[in-house]
Amino acid sequence: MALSLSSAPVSLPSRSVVTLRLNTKQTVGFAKNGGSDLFLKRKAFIRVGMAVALNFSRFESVTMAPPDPILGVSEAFKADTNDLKLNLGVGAYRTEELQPYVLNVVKKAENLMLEKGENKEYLPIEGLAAFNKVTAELLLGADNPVIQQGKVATVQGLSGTGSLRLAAAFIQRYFPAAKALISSPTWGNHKNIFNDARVPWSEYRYYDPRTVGLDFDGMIADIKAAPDGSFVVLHGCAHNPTGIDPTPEQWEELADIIQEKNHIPFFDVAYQGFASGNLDADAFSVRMFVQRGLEVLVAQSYSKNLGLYAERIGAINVVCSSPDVADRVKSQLKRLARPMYSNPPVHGARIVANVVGDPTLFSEWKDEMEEMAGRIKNVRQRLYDSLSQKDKSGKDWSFILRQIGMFSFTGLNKAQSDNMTNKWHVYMTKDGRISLAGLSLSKCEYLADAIIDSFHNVS
Ligand code: PLA
Repeated sequence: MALSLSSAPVSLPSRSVVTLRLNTKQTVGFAKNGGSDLFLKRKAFIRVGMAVALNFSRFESVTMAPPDPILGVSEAFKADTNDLKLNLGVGAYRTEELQPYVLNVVKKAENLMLEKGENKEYLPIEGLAAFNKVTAELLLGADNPVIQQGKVATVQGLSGTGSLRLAAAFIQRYFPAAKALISSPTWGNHKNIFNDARVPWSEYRYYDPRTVGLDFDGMIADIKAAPDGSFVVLHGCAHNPTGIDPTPEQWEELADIIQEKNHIPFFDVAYQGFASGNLDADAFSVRMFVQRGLEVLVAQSYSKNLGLYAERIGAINVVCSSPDVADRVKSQLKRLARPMYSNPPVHGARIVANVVGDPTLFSEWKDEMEEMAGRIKNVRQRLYDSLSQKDKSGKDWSFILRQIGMFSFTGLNKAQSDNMTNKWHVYMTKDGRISLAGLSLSKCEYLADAIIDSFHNVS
């Protein structure tokens, strides 16, 4: 049915809603009103509400989101035209020439894939079987009894973030009353992930600015005080942003408390191999909890250790008390994944399966990882040396050497971090974190000057 207006044109303000009173002589007809059909009878009078589309957006009420505190730093860096600029924001490995790095083992794995002429069919919802097998083995050790007994539910995820998000959706569905406990501070996206999944969270003490070290007593006290059965989010190794990990003895004590409180440990393992350069050593915390017979959740990422940032490859592993429970948990993870993203991408999964599953490539990977971890250790040392030599105030910068992994938590506050960027063109997160993976030996002196100026001249 065609509707027409016969009156003279009228001018309307842009946000107008016009109500028309129509007299129709159609015997039977219908008009669309919102989503439902409106049937018109003979001589029926109807009211039709209609929005007039004059510069009016239905999205008018959408406000501008703030830039992401980490990935937004890269956008700001790109826009800076100064030659001195340095991007120490996102944790992405660069070469000494500050160029992105594609690992040789990744190139070899990709060549193999080309030679085999792999297809692009959908993966199953849980991901590539060969990937899921090797990823659980890499995390837990291939001879771990929980793997042999089929107690691990592994689902390929959209890297670390997607795996954490899937697990958060699982928590929300099956433990709607439970809380997540996250460290203060933590990787900024943890809060977003739990917020969006509608999982309530609270923080436990972690970092002590006075000692620039771990507030272990505070951590224990807060985990003890939390409601029984909470999900304790723990960084498996190389805590982001502080670079401070519990000692093996402290990990044992944490496991005691978590067990006592009936909490569920939820590990985020985004840096396996990057903390110490050794894959097994970096899995110590997770393996120790599993060995105690605890049920744990572990999100894994291959962004950093295999340099597969953009391939979005990782996994969520749920170690369960029986194979039967593991099967059911896996079925529910798949059920959650299907309406979210259906099934995961195949390319990164094949790379990981080829590298970790092949003894020659696996050993080459370990060498390359040691090299990357070694380069970061070298710039860490050089930065400490430069700061110690240049800073005449007597400040002790040795905390930089005690921190591990990709980052250094400098202790610079927001105003000081702003000075680093605005005056020195050093891009970093506002919590004072710098990514040493984006630093070269030759830039250490410049960075030391920037830090000393910001620390002493900006309050
Ligand atoms: N967990 C932690 C603790 C992380 O630091 C990161 C990445 C992830 C998970 C997720 O990484 P993925 O999804 O790429 O696997 N953190 C980075 C990048 C390196 C980021 O913020 O996304 C960082 O600069 O902190």
